[in-house]
Amino acid sequence: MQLAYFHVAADVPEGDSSDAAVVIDVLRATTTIAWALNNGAEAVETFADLDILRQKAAQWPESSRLLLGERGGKRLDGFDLGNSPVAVLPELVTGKRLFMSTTNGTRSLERVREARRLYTLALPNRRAVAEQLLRDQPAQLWIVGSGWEGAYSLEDSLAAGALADLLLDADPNSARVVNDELTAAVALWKQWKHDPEGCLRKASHGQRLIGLGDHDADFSCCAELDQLSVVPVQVEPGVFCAY
Ligand code: 3SL
Repeated sequence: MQLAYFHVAADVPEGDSSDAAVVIDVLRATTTIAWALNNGAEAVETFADLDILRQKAAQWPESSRLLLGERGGKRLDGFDLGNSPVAVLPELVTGKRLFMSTTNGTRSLERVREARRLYTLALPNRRAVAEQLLRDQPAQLWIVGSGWEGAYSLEDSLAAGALADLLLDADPNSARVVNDELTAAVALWKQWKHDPEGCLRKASHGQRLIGLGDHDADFSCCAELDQLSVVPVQVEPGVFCAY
């Protein structure tokens, strides 16, 4: 398994696709997706474009849909929920389809939706996704961060390093890092693995969330490692279900 990390979707090679891709948006889209599916959502359908989201959601029965999303960290007007992983409670999401759009995470997902297998990863389901990849054994794996409006993000690199570290440990004969971005991400993980929440809070997007108000529950939820067994997998373009 050849492992490459791209800090943001725009770094992914044009006109190419990979055997498997994993998209990461630790703060907070892929953490929210993992928790929503863990808590019983039927699926999370992701959109970069809000008009398309509204059109698609309107075709779904009102009683079994929720609109979820943010721009700049704030809940969108007219949406049921923002993008907090602690808000997707079982009593709200069970059996529902979540129509989701976020500033960066859903754009990254759109960029690699052609991958033969596409998963989302956050720190809480890192081991579950790694174990799935070890069963799949893709020849090539793209790990794709979401960043912030095209720029590098510390927290996505932390999780990319956490995933690679586990894959390299579990499968030393086959797993191989093929770009410097991932070597750096593994070093970042080794530096912060005893305090992932500290890393999330230090990150520029962590600072942005702190500036918007109290996000303590989000930070501890997003930093919790290997707590969930859910593996979000793309079942049709943009639609993620629990595997
Ligand atoms: O950028 C994104 O996709 C979001 O996850 C950002 S936020 O944490 O909800 O502000």
